[in-house]
Amino acid sequence: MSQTKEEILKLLFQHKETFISGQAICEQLGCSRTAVWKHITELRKEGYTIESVQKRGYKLLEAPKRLTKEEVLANLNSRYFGKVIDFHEVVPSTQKIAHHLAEDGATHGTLVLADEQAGGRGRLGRVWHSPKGTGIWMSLILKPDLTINRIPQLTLLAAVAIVRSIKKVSDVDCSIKWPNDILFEGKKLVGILTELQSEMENVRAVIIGMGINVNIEWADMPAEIRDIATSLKIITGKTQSRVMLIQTIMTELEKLYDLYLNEGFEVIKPMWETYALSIGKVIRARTMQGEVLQGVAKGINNDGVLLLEDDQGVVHHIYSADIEI
Ligand code: BT5
Repeated sequence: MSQTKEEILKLLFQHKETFISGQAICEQLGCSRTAVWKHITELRKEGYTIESVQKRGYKLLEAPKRLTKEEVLANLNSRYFGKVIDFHEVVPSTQKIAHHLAEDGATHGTLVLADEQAGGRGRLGRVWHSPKGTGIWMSLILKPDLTINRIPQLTLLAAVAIVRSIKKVSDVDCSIKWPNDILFEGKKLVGILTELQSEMENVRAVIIGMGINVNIEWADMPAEIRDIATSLKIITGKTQSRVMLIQTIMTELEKLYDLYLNEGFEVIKPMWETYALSIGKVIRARTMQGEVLQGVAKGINNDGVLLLEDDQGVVHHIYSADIEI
């Protein structure tokens, strides 16, 4: 889409309830009336219903149901998270694209967003099902001035931001299963994948991948996840706004990230603990090296590492694992 057409669409979304005059559009974008008319005609052909009334201007009545970056950008209240969006209808994986963009100098807060992923992935190369039009599949690029050992904290911080955003937008209370799952009644609603680009001890970029099942129906889920996964639509019985959820996550995440940079993980930890599922319970942790440990989850330490006490009273530090509760 041309830059001017994108900007016109953004203005129409921002004035969704009211008219915006052709003159105001021309002045804001520095283009001619004819150019505005040409782009409005094209947008109508693409499925946007735009009313035009003489002397009042244009009003967006209905947009096609698909996800667009213009709609996300139109009412995004963050300062830098998601302010640059690289949108794709279909990609193998937003993580992959985000890694390339980060190497090519993408700015801090750039968001890669897709309507469908053909090769979405979880940890250890596992499959992440990302069917078309039903979820939020996105990767946020951060360029933090942090040491490598602090990066796992960002997964926990992102989980808190997502849980809070889901509560705000859909009024659903969900819980966090350390380190990267968000669950509702034991079923997985969100998966987070934090990856790193580094040189020796220096972090060059962090990519936070977020997969959120928003409007997928139970019957449309692949058989292998039907018993373990859920979606906001299944939980609430209603179609939920992906746009509003993305916008809210960007602002919540940015707010928590700023707080984290100013005051450290100590302020995020108690927030995380209020949503955490497994603390105080007997769990089984299967580490990424294949070791299985069983014991009571005592909590997380200030690095975000899980502390597990076995029946001999030995406390193990778990850096990365799958948890069974
Ligand atoms: C995760 O891995 O949970 C991280 C998922 C991250 C996905 C996002 S989407 C945007 C970005 N681009 C990507 O390519 N990835 C990120 P893990 O803890 O390893 O869990 C993977 C397991 O979750 C699979 O083995 C399945 O059992 C299950 N699973 C797969 N798809 C699912 C879905 N849509 N909903 C719920 N569970 C799913």
